[in-house]
Parts: sequence; structure tokens; C-alpha cells
Amino acid sequence: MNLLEGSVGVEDLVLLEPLEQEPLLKNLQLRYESKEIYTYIGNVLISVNPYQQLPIYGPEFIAKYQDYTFYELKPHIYALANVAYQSLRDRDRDQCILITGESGAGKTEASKLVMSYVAAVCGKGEQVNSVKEQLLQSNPVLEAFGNAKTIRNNNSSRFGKYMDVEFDFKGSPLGGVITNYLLEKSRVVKQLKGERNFHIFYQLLAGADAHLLTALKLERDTSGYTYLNQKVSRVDGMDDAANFKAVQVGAWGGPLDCPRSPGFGFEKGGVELAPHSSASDFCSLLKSAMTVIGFSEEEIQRVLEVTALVLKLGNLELADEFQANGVSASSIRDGKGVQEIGEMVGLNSEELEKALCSRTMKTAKEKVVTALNVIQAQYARDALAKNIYSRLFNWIVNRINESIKVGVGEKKKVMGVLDIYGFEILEDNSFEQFVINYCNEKLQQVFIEMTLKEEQEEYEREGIPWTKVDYFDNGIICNLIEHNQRGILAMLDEECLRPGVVSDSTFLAKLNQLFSKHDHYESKVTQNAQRQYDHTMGLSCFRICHYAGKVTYNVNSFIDKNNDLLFRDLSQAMWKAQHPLLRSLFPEGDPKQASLKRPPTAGAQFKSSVAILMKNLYSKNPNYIRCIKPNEHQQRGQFSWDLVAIQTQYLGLLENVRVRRAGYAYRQRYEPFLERYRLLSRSTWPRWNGGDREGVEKVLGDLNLSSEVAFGKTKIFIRSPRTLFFLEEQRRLRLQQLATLIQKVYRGWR
Ligand code: AOV
Ligand code: MG
Repeated sequence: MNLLEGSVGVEDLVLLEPLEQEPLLKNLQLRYESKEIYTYIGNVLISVNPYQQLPIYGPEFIAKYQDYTFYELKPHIYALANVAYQSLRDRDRDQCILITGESGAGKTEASKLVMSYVAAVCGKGEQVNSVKEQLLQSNPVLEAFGNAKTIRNNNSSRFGKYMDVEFDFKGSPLGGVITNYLLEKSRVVKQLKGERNFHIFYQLLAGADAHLLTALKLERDTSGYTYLNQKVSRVDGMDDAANFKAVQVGAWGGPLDCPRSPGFGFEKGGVELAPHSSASDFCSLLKSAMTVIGFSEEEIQRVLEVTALVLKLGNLELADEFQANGVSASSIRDGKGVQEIGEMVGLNSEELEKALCSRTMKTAKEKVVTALNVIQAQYARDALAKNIYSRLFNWIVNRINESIKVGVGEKKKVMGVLDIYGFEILEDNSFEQFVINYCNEKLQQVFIEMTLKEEQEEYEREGIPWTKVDYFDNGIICNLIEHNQRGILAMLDEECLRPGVVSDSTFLAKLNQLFSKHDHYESKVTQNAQRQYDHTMGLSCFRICHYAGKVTYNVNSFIDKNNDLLFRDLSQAMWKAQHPLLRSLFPEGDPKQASLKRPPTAGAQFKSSVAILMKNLYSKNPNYIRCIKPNEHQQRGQFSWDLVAIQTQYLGLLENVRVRRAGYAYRQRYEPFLERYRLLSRSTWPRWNGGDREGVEKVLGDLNLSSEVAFGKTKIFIRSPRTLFFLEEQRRLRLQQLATLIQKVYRGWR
């Protein structure tokens, strides 16, 4: 098909002519400019972020997509959600929805749209609605605590989220499980220029009523808080006060005023969004809202106290003290701050100061207490704040899971929705970007394995004539990072656990030595493929040529972040707090519990949770949403050709279309296929004594469809879904005909 001036392009890129990068981009551009943000590649959905609320969501559209099959209406995320849900309900196949794309491309919004669609169509009744409410309302709460403004996205997910929604045999939701991945906790104490801390801090200060603020010993003005005291503290277009109430009322849609059409949330017979009320309503809203998920009033108060504690910790100023023997020591300068913390969470101020300003080393025989200098004490304070916050976040996820969990032993069907941080290339990339990009590398692997590789291998197995489509297999990069003995993560662990003097530079030296010849590894001291040294890179950096582009990582603090150790003095001090929630976050602070076993490193934990995730995804039927970011400015209507070109390239969209076009959309073993359609041919109906394959050949030959299909060794392959719809329609008519015939015969007998 030619892309005519003024047309909105093809809805499925499989129909594109000629199949090249430029027309593909032009097609996406034409569609984007006509506000058609969705395009298919077969059953893969491409979504280009509109950065504006389009009138294409809500109950009316849900009802429409519910009643039609995939290709009958315009491409839409609801169509994809519908196929996944119906396949789960009617064909008993567990599903997963894999949403990928770079930061700000629209993954989180897509996941919310999928969830809202499924919530709207999956059963009714009081019990079911209450499960839906809990599942959906977990979202704004998690976004408040886990999302933040970054340079790329005003509402960037700073944690990975995978949610399994579990259904009964009728397709009604029973509950679910949320798994979260590595919150970017360094943000608690430090943010890049132009970025913010997690939303909840600003929302709390702006939205809490005076009474609550006093109880939490907080001031409304963000400028008084070191951890928030960055250049930008308000996000354009974001109302923190209103959003805080949205968090409390559990309103669907998250903290940003994103596409929240009337249809978001419970489309039919669910809960209405609570209107934003004035700040004075805060306490009553708080009560009614978070209780929906299952938090008690006391728990909500405790969560906010711990959140406030983090801000107050950040304001503790540490001062140099010189001891008589000339050793540097430190003390807390601000007595009021410590006292307030003490009152709020029941911490003895001396204990807190001792824990922040000294370190106890235990040997087999004795305990040695060393004073920390001011830099070390600040480090301890920040480590404590990061730990409290990330543990609080994990606690919230676990608490939600407790509410939504399904009893063991119940047979269930599962739909998993993955919304994880997107690929990141920043100016300064650290350990966080390294693991985020590793995760994206693994997701690209799933895509390659399940769509490009598996598909082609099946054609070969079945003996279907096939011209191989080349694609880049990123297995080699995954291996570079995760190989058990020789991967970068393994090297990092080795360095963290090795006795003796280790530092970020010894780690880098090791990498340089091991990977100097690796095609996807570069550093200042290793030569690149053209046998040249790279002088553009800092000495403390290494670079990985990821599937989505080259990223230079600075190794500073890799060891520290991977070690993720908290001085025992700090965990013991927290455990001594009278505050039940704070105390419960530091079980290892209990002297009776304190084991000497070292917890796994952050990298090792992440790797194993990614491995579990992969296993989970491979066990399900995948549905893909490939999100594309149209411009770097979060602006509606702007389509940056170059930016989109890079994304379509690394997402492998062209290869995806090639495999899809050369391939067959549908396949089935001969026997069930014949059983379903043999009534369409006089040769096979009412009786057929031949083999299954011959029977299928007869049916399709009689319907003049032989050129639309290929006969494999064990399966029939159908090129276009339209052929399948045609067969289904013929079958429906034939069944009607047969029913009328039977009625006639029956009447004749009477
Ligand atoms: P992300 O999840 O892919 O980034 P989001 O889903 O947060 O990206 O989308 C970024 C912003 O784009 C949202 O806050 C909306 O303002 C807008 N947006 C996205 N999808 C839509 C849509 N369908 N309709 C209207 N606006 C939309 V990250 O979490 O940063 O990887 O880390
Ligand atoms: Mg996101």
C-alpha cells in the first residue's frame, strides 16, 4: 500500500509497501499527526506517546472493543487487552502483557489502561468489585512512593513493577501479587539537577492539613528540607496538594493528571473517583481511602511518620569535633531535630547520635568503638535515610499483597502485567542505570526469543519454506553482564567480597583486563574495534554497547551500592525505636537475630529476581506493547524523526514486520483444526475416513484457500488472521444452516 498524502497510513505495518525504515517511520508519523497513536505489527501493539488526553478511552470504547475481534476496529490498546483477557478466560492460557520502551514512552500509562480495561470487563458483583478496587487503588499509592520527576519524565517509575492478577475459572478476579524491583533509593538523598525526590514528600507537605503537619513536625515549605532542596521542586502542571489527596483516596490514575478520562477506573458499576476536596478534608479522606486497600488508620499514620522521619533525618546537620588525641569525630549540631525525631518515633536522642557518629566493630574477643568524622557520619545518615525509605516502600508493597493475596489451593488463571523502568542513557550513568538497562536487555531477549527466534525455528522444524530474517540477538550482551563466573555482576560481587583493599577502580581494572576484547565493552584503556583508544571517556568509566545504544557508566560508588550494607549500629538503633513500623523494618537490629551471614549484594538480588521474572514470563502467553517516545520535550504533536528512528531500530520493529509478513499469523495441529472446520466441506462432512492432514487439505482446497496457507509436518499455518475470520464466519453460518435443517426434520417428524 502506498502512503498517500493525507492518509493516516496503514493500521498494520505488515501491510506496508515498501517495507523499509523510511516508510515505516513515515507511517508512524502520519498516524501520530492524525492522533492515531496505535499501530499493529500483527498482534504486537506499537504505541506512540500522545502527551495529550485523547478521547479514545472510557466506557464507550471499552464496550466497543469488547464486542469486536482484534482486526475489526482501529488498533487500540483495548483490543490487545481484550485478546489477552479472552484467551485467558476462554482458552485457559495464562497471559503476560509486556510493556517496553524507554523512559517516558508511556509504559506506565499503558499498564493502567490495560488494567482498567480488564477491570471493566471481568465480572461483576460486590465481592468482585471490592477485589478490583483493591487491585486498582494500589497503583496511585505505589506511584506516590515510587515515582519521581526526572529529566525525561515528570512521572517516572523509579522501581520495577510486575503484577500478577489472578482470576477464577469464570474469569472474575480473585486477587493478585505485586513484585517490585529495586527502588532507586539513592534519589532519597540526592537528585540530578532538574529532577525531584519521590512524589510523596512534596505531596505530603503540600496536601496535609495543618493538624497533620504539626503531628508530623513538618513545615509546609519544601525549601526547608535538605533532601528536597534542589533547584526544581514543583513539576509543571502537577498539583502536589491535589495529588496527595488522590493518593489518600486511592484515585485511579496515579499522581499525575495524566489521561484520566471518565472511563479510567471502574467502568461499570465500580467506584467513582472521589473529587478533590479541600485540604481540611484530608484526615477523613485518608480514613476512607487507604482503608480500601486494607491499611488501617494507624498504619497510614505510621507510614506518614516514617516518611516524615526521612525528611527530618536529612536536616540533621553534622559537625566536626576534634577529640583530645587529634582524631576527627562528629556530633549532631541541631539538638531540636534530634529531639523531634526522638519524640515522633520513640528514639533516644543519645542513641541516635551515637549510632550516626560512631561505629562499633566486633571481633571475637572485644567490641571496638570508633568515632566517625563528619563525612563518614553524613554518609551514615544518608545511608540510613535511603534504607528507611526503601524498606518502607517494600513494606507498603507487602502490605498491599497481604490484602490482595489469593488463598493457596485455589485454582487460578493468571494475567501478569509488567511495567518496569525503561532503558536509560543519562549524562552520568551509575549502578542504577546499569541494572535498569540490564533488565531492559533481558526483556529484549524475551521478545527476541518469543517472537523472532521461536517463530523462525518453528518454520524450520515444520519444514515450511522460509527465508531467514536476520536480527541482532542481544544474548551476548546479557551474557557479558550476567554470566555466573565471568559476567560484570559476578566481577562486582567478587570485588565486594574480596578481602584486602578493594575500590571502584580495582573493579574497573578487573573489567578492563577481562573484557578488553569483548565487542560490546569499551573503556579508555581498551581498544575499540578499529583498534583505537577512546579519549572521550573518563578514566573511571566503562561503556557497554547495549542493544538500544552505547551507555557510559561511571564506576564511582558501584562497590558501595552493590554492597548495600548498613552499619549494624544504625539498624540496632532503629530496632530500639518504639515506633512499631520503623522497628519492624530493621529486624536484623535485634541483637538476638543479628546473624553474621552477609546478605546477598544488590546486584545478586536483582539478578536473581530478574531470573525469576523471566521464568514467569516464559511460562505465559506474551502480548507485546512497544512504547515509543515521540520527542524529548514531553510535548504533544511533536514527532522527532531521529528520536523515533533510533527507537524503532533498537526495538527491532522492521525485523518484527519482516518475520511477521513472511510468516503465518495462526497455526494449529491438523487434528483439532479438521475437527472444527470439517463441516465446511462435502468431502469431509458428515464422514471422513482419511488422515488429518489430507482432510485439512480437502477442506481448504474446497474453500479455495490453499494459497493462503502452508502445510507443515504436524501443523497447518495460516497467513492472515482474515482467513481465520472467514473460516469462523463460514462455520457460524453452516452451524445455523444445520440447526435450521434439524428443526425442519424435527417438525416433519411431528
Ligand atoms: P514510562 O512509564 O514509559 O516512563 P509514562 O507512562 O509515565 O512513561 O508516560 C509519561 C507521560 O506521558 C505520562 O505521565 C503522560 O503524561 C503521558 N502519556 C503516556 N501515555 C499516554 C496516553 N496514552 N495518553 C495520554 N498521555 C500519555 V519511565 O517510568 O520514566 O520508564 O521510568
Ligand atoms: Mg513508568
